Amino acid sequence: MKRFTRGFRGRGQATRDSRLPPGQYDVGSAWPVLTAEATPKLSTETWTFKIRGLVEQPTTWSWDEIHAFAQSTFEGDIHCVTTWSKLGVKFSGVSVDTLLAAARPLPTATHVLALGYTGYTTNLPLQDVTGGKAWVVWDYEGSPLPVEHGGPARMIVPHLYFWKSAKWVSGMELQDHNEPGFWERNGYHDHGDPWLEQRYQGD
Ligand SMILES: Nc1nc2c(c(=O)[nH]1)N[C@H]1C(S)=C(S)[C@@H](COP(=O)(O)O)O[C@H]1N2
Ligand SMILES: [Mo]
Repeated sequence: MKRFTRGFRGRGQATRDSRLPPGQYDVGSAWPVLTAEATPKLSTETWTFKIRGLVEQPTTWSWDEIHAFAQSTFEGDIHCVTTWSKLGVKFSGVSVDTLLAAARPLPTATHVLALGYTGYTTNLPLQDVTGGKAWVVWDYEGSPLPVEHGGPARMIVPHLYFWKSAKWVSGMELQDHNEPGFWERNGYHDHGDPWLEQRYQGD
């Protein structure tokens, strides 16, 4: 992996890590907490993940059941719309592809609404959570995901701005239309591609 020394300059221009999308800075080893609501206390004894809506097989998995799937790991970068990026992070859990293979989306399904235990929602086109692009994770760098970062489990959709990655995730609803989620109703972009700087509606 290529790394550049932070602050190294040549000919008056900062050398930018090519992993940083436009307008983003490297937050280094810090991991800021961005939470709009109170942090919930969830027990893995009662925790479930539910897929509902336009699927052949609506399904609810318990903590033990979701851990029985093949584990999948993401290693890469995350990008918050407030301009920090965190490079080279590692999360493990289950791929959303694996869960959708069990629930079997209907041909009419075009979007998903990620649902959280706190009422937080965020909308995504189905194609942004399939093809190895999205996970439900409970492990960060080999340890249980800290509660302030969405533990016991959150979604990660790291190719989009990080507000698309619901903390304390409770499930996904498959829909045949685009239904703006919490931040999207409050002015954030529907899609949120950091490489296109899709920060706010109209970007
Ligand atoms: N439930 C919930 N999920 C959320 C948020 C939130 O406020 N509540 N904030 C989003 C935003 S804006 C970001 S940048 C990331 C922050 O995750 P972190 O606090 O683990 O850095 O979570 C996203 N998911
Ligand atoms: Mo964010």
